[in-house]
Amino acid sequence: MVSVKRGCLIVLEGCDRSGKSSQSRLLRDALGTHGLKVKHMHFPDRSTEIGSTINAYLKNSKELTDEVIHLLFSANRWEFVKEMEKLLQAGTSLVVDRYSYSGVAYSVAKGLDYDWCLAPEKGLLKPDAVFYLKAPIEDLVNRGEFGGERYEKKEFQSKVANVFDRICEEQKQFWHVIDATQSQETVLDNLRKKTLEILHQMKDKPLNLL
Ligand code: Z5A
Ligand code: MG
Repeated sequence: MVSVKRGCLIVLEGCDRSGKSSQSRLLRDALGTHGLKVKHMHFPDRSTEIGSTINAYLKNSKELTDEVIHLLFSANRWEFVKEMEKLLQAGTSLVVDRYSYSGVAYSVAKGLDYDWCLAPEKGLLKPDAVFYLKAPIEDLVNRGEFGGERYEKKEFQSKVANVFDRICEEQKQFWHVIDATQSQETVLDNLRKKTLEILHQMKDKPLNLL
């Protein structure tokens, strides 16, 4: 049993098919076995009105300008900030599948300005750790279901990966690169061990904002 005061905000980022959704759920379950309170979240959260507009855009049934969809992705995170803060302060850790960095990476890959993309994220909760699941794009395109949604094109994903690499370099104090070419068991083992260390380090520290 690990003793915690506040919960930790743990984010998984990476290109499409890098394993974020699988691993974030496995990590939630693994932390649960240590007696920790954990909730899984995923952005975009398609359950809200803003989320359903984002869903229509991703499924190519709605056209929006690059700036508008960028701001909607950010607004979708702002919809959950109070709930997230309440849970964290009450001792529940959050394992979040994609966050602000996906927002920046996909929009910058389309050609929008890096600082402009970062601006609406300011004031959201700062993650205690970002796990960057990294693998060559060639490996990822061979995984299941690649190609269904708007951004699932190899050339575009390479640009996204370049932006993730830049953010990782700039934010290396709390970004951790995870080799996503390893087996799912090995990736989970890395994530679980690192998360337990982070929970221990951060439990007495206040929450920060981006
Ligand atoms: N987007 C944005 O533009 N701005 C934003 O602010 C946000 C998002 C938050 C939808 O996101 C799109 O929204 C996304 C970014 C953009 N762009 N696209 N396309 P999403 O999170 O809803 O995307 P998704 O389609 O649900 O998930 P994903 O990211 O593409 O995949 P994943 O979650 O990283 O991977 P997975 O579903 O866990 O695994 C994929 C497959 O690989 C599956 O068959 C697994 O069994 C397999 N897999 C997983 N791990 C392994 C290992 N280690 N070895 C071998 N095979 C594996
Ligand atoms: Mg996913």
